[in-house]
Amino acid sequence: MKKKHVPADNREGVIVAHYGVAVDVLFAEDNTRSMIRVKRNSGHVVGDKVVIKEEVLTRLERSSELSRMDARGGRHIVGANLDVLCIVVSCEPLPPPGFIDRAIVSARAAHLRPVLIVNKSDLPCSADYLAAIESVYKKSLKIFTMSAEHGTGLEPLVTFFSEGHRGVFVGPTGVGKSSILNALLPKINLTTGEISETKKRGRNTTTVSTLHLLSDGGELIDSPGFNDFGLVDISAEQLSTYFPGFEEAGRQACRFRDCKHREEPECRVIELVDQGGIDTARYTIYLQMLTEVEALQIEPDYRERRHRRKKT
Ligand SMILES: Nc1nc2c(ncn2[C@@H]2O[C@H](COP(=O)(O)OP(=O)(O)OP(=O)(O)O)[C@@H](O)[C@H]2O)c(=O)[nH]1
Ligand SMILES: [Mg+2]
Repeated sequence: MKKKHVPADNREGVIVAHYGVAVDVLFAEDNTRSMIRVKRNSGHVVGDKVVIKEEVLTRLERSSELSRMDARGGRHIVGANLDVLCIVVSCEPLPPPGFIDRAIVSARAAHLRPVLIVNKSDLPCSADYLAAIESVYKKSLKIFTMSAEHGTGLEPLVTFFSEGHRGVFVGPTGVGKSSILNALLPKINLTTGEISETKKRGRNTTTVSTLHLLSDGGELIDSPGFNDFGLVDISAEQLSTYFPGFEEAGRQACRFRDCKHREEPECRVIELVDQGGIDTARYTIYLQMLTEVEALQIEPDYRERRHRRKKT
């Protein structure tokens, strides 16, 4: 097939890595890459589609954008133009409480499909941990289990991504995000870290997000680990719809369309809690998140104040 001519100064590409004052852009037309200068804090993120004209980079409109907030109230865009969020966890180190629920709610609110990846299936603690994860999340989302170290269990993830998805790995530092990508694409050789050291120093091994094309199709972004998945601009209504475990109850099943499942009459969620269909501990977590979301709606700096209070 004849190759389409692409003018050198008007090319469309995708940002595959971001280095502060420069971005690495991949041009799909001829599979070439270029480093393009950008202003610090330019707001570009990995996954952004861009057009380069006379060395100037213009970002094209995003089809999706996933954000999170850190404990100090700082907003971060996790990725752009994604359709899947891969929440990577392991039994060592464990994710902080609430991490998985917040990630799922954020992904659903941003119209991304969340999936769970339980890595380190080779560790003795893994079987119990996987059983606990499955008992809570099995009905809510797809769960992959694998060992990046042994290269086992990767196939279902490869098949899933070959449908043409673009996803990002998120998870605490040390769960093995980069190791999984190395197992999928041995040639990329991403740096991975010793857990004991990482935990002691609390430092990330991966410091920049990078996008990788998978051999069988699909794209995956490796990202630096983080612990805070603070909700950004999530309404109480979104939380009450997207909280994992409430899918079966369904919004339509409650008497009120905007039911927050707290004390409203004829609430299907409360009914299920009373009947044992929804675990009381899960419902308590939901109520805590609801209080937080409502507080953030009234008082946007609520999280920052709470963080300051915790430190003193
Ligand atoms: N036992 C076991 N160890 C693993 C597995 N996958 C990764 N590790 C180890 O876990 C440690 C951390 O792995 P990384 O891939 O650097 O973790 P990461 O999630 O990318 O960490 P950050 O880049 O800091 O966010 C390394 O010592 C890996 O060798 C696994 O499947 N089993
Ligand atoms: Mg890493």
